[in-house]
Amino acid sequence: MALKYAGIQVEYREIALRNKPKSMLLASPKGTVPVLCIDELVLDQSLDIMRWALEQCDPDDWSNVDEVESRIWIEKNDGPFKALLDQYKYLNRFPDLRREDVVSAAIELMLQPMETRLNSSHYLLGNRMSWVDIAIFPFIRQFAAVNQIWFDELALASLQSWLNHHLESELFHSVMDKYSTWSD
Ligand SMILES: N[C@@H](CCC(=O)N[C@@H](CS)C(=O)NCC(=O)O)C(=O)O
Repeated sequence: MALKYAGIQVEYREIALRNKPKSMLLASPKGTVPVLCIDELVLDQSLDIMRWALEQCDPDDWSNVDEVESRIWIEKNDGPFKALLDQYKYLNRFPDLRREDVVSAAIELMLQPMETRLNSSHYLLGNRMSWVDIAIFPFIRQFAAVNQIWFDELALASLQSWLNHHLESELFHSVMDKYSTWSD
């Protein structure tokens, strides 16, 4: 989404995680997606790719936000919330965990604080969209999608409408094309 927003054209290569192309592992041996190759530069962290894209072009000033507040949201999302999201998505891999404990931890850690924030502003860092909304929204989308009916019934109206706003956005739709698997 950041690349698209910044107007950067890329050659997009969908890969199968079970059968990673050699050229991808050559560029980035850690073997995770996404990987962005720009001439000799290889970026293999989503946030680095976002940052690079916004350095090229940032028409709506997505980067112009409080750095400390941004870091707090991102660290909470990428650390403990991502761990809970994985537990919730793949609960059968964690036989010792109870679904209700995982979801209540996720609500307390992330969803309720987001709701509280979004009760007083349209976006996570104020009334303007920022890169932090775009970085976090795919994780909330995944969380909601595990049991959409249950999620939609939670008393988190501001979070739900923030999520729906992003899901309905032209930007999101414009990057959701399906590609066939690339191999080398
Ligand atoms: N911190 C990395 C995480 C990347 C990551 O873990 N991606 C997953 C897919 S969402 C992956 O490629 N896993 C490797 C695998 O499943 O083999 C980033 O944001 O780019």
